[in-house]
Amino acid sequence: MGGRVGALSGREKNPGRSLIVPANHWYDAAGLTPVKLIQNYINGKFVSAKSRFSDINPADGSVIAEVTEADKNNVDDAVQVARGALRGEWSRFGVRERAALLHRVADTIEKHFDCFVAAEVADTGKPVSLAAKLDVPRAAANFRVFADLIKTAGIESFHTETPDGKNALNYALRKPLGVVGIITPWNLPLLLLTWKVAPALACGNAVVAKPSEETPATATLLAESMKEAGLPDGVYNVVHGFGPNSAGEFLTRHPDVNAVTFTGESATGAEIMKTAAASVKPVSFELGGKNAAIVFEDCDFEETVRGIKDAVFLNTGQVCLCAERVYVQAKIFDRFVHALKQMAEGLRLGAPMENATDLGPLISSQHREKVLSYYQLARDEGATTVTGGSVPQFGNSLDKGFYVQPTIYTGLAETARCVKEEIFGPVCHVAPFDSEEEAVSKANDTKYGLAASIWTSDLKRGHRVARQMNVGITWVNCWFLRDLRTPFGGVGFSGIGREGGMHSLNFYSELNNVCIRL
Ligand code: NAD
Ligand code: 6OD
Repeated sequence: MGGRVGALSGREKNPGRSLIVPANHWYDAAGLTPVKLIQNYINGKFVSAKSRFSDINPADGSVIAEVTEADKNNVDDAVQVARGALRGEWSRFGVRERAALLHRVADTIEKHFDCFVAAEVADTGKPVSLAAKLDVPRAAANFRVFADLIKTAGIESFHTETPDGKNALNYALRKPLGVVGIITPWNLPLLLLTWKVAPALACGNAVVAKPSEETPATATLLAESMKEAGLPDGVYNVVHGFGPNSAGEFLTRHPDVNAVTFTGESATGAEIMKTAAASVKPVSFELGGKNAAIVFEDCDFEETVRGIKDAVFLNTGQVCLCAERVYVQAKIFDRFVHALKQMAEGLRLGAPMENATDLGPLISSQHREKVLSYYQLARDEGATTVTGGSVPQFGNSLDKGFYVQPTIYTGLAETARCVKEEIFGPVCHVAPFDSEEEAVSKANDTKYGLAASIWTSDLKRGHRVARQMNVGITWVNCWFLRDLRTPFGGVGFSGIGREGGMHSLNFYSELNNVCIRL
């Protein structure tokens, strides 16, 4: 997703429309303040650019902000100041100072909590309750976890005895990679950005971040937190824009960027890999998924239905970990489908800033077209619509937003495109299975391999099935329950590498082994 093509995705829809006021504090804690100009952030300053695009509120299609699109020179400036920052004051920050600084960044996020929530809600249309419970607290937690971890991260060391009688001490030094290019998507903008920025800074790197063109606000707001926390200028930079032939490509192609960390679609990851290959940059990729949930007849039924409801519909299904394929043991299939239908129909779609809202809109008109085309395709492929399948009507301004109904299908063949392709909306296909073996085989029959969830009260079965899942993350009797020290990533089309805990620190640092003859 993303890019220039979609209706309301950006500048084409609003040529010349000026909503610009010279301010970088665009939201006040009381709610949304009408907008503003979101600028690039380079060397501790907000920097404008000639080209602009619009930041759209997905709940009603209104324009929230104008955003300055970084051109090649802006991206080059950002990379060069980041390089310079690596040689300046930042290079003299020891581990303890870096850790203290990351805690101060977390403090400022918490201090401006309501601003971050309001900005995230406006950009994404997600319910305020979700942004306040998940996105913004996780952003602060990302900084705190990596601040603490870098202080305690040990180094590898070996006392070496060679066969010919030499002795040596080997130890590994942890050094920054240099300038890290960070490219992030729109679904959990601040959470996913800080998941990369925090360990990158903990390891002493300087970063240039390119947030999604759909959700530029919180990355820019974070710049203010960095400043307030005392991060030296040039260490955290933000460039706005699109992917191909725009800031995303300029950044990944830049010869002075030492590594690229990316979260987004698998196809975009493939493009970035090609671009980054020219200068042999290390890449870390968190990509798409077509995740399975396996529900056994011995599960705690009520708890499982609630868990699957979250796994399918949280954030309007726009979480890479969402379950779009639910396999339910035949004996409880009908009862389960009925219960999940009732859950789906009980979800309150509504205005994002209302506390009672469970589901907001999809991110854009373009993305809604994609999701609705899958709803149509499911019907064409012979699915039975259990619930949803269409667009809700509100009778107010939300009708201009990008809402779709939460949707459940049954009856598709395992080969159907709707069972194979990532839709990234509030939708799942529920299919019955008889044996554990059959469930495992169906769950693993995908080119993706991000996450799976297993629902059973037989813990032995839980362990046994988890071991057979061809994914990076398996949850048993839960979903999206996170410990930030654990390895996070996917296999196959779902990614390259692992982030989380020491895995992040290892990606964001160069290890330099020192061998001393004793
Ligand atoms: P996307 O790939 O369209 O865009 C992600 C980012 O990449 C955006 O900032 C975009 O501008 C940039 N980009 C696009 N083309 C580029 C190019 N050629 N060069 C450089 N940058 C480029 O993804 P999206 O639509 O924003 O997000 C949804 C996708 O992200 C889904 O597939 C979802 O599964 C995936 N995702 C995965 C994870 C994970 O942890 N595995 C997390 C969140 C989202
Ligand atoms: O929880 C995380 O650390 C993480 N990377 C979540 C990704 C969610 C995808 O949308």
